Amino acid sequence: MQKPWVIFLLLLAPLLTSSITLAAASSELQIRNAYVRGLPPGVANTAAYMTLVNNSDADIVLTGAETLAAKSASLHATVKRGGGMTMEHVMSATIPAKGSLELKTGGLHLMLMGLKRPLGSGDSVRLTLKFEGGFVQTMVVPVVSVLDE
Ligand SMILES: [Cu+2]
Repeated sequence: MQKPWVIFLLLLAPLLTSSITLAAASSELQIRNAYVRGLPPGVANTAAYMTLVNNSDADIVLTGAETLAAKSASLHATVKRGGGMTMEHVMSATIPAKGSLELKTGGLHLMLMGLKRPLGSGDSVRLTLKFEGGFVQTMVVPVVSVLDE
């Protein structure tokens, strides 16, 4: 039978490895051109767009988002189905090592559903991005009216 401290170290090792990776990721991730699309009052849902740049040597996996501005925020993909375009929830999106991921109209985006107040030009939204491994990044994102995109 192994000594208890050996077992303890074996259990601890994966945790140490992942926390080092996450610390590196947080300083190696840049978020550019982030904005939330401002839509006319009465529209319940909108989307957030941005470019995520991964300067690190390891993939970073985006798993979703949180905001107090909406009832829910989730990662959506735009897909072709039955001759039209529709959106579906996806569990994650990878920002490749030394690469980037664009969240944009007609592609992957962060869907904000059930807005708690109308969002117009000049407003801003506090948005927390969630990544695999429990790493989060909070930022304040401007609202850009759909008329000004
Ligand atoms: Cu969507």
